[in-house]
Amino acid sequence: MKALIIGGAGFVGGYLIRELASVGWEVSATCLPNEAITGDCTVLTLDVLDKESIKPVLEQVRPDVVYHLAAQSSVAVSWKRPQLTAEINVVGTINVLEAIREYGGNVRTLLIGSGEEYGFIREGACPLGEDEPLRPGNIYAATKACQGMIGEIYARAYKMDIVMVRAFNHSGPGQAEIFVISDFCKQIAEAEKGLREPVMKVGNLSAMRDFTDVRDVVKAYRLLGSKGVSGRTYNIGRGRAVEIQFILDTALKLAAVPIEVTRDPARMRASDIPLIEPDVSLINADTGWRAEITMEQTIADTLEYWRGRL
Ligand code: A2R
Ligand code: GDD
Repeated sequence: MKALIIGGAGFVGGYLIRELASVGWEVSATCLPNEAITGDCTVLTLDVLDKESIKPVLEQVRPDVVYHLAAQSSVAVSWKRPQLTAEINVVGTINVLEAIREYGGNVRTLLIGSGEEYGFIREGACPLGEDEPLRPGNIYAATKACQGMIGEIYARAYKMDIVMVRAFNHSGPGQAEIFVISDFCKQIAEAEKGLREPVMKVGNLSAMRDFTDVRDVVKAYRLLGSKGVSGRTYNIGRGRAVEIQFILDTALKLAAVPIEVTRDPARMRASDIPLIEPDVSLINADTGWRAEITMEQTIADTLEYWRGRL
């Protein structure tokens, strides 16, 4: 199998390259001109906002599966840069789909959406099935809901082989510090090394989110590349949400020094959905996948990563 990963220099990209290469796939991955990719793959440069440059990449790689990961992926950043988020996540996706349509080869495309798309969910709706109505609560979520709708339109109108995923929170070593597990672990590692006061800055600890290890998530992406049903949308998650407080407590138990906790207004969102938890029976039924790595393991590995980095 030949895969093309668009947006391969990000957090998930590196893990996906390793996952696909480990089972013998031939992998090509794209990055922006200012980025680099190291790994078992052919590296190409691509900006999804430059529509004309996408088709030549497809013609060069001739992939069986395209993984479209390129995005502005942060909810927090989307509040600050809404236009940029919409441009990359919506216009960028249209550019990718248009290029694949014009290329015309026999390609499966995986569009990576988000559990955030469900947004303001009705009481009692969790665990959320894929048919639950989408009521996004932030700009990032709205752009990902839009991406999924556009994917469905292309699949139906042009009979393209497109699989949509709604990935719930995922984390692991190497994730940017703007995301909560990485953020907490980095602060602990800094405090242990005396690089900051032993005071942990936190945001909304009562939000409940469903966390999966990135190493499990990329296995799901691999399986959907071959076993997913064309035109379907799949939730990817553990299927059990926890309070952010639980993450904080688990991380603090691993700290080598005592750390105080303080609320940081800059870490609070303009609006934060209270609970997001998926039903993951569809992906399990179609591919056999389920999350295996524990949250405690993910947090411990992420803390070790930061201890090694600082
Ligand atoms: O923003 P940067 O400089 O970190 O670059 C990101 C890249 N990217 C682009 N690639 C091509 N054309 C663009 N116009 C463009 N703008 C941004 O996509 C980054 O290298 C990559 C996305 O990686 P991350 O931000 O690390 O996201 P992650 O965690 O790997 O998530 C992959 C997918 C995304 O669609 C998320 O929205 C979803 O999974 O959760
Ligand atoms: N980042 C951060 N830092 N979040 C905090 C903190 C903190 O100090 N304290 C509490 N939180 C809460 C946030 O308010 C949010 O409710 C939750 O922790 C998770 O925040 P993030 O890790 O920043 O992730 P996200 O849920 O906004 O978005 C991630 O998950 C989506 C899927 O549900 C990203 O990975 C998205 O790309 C992904 O689509």
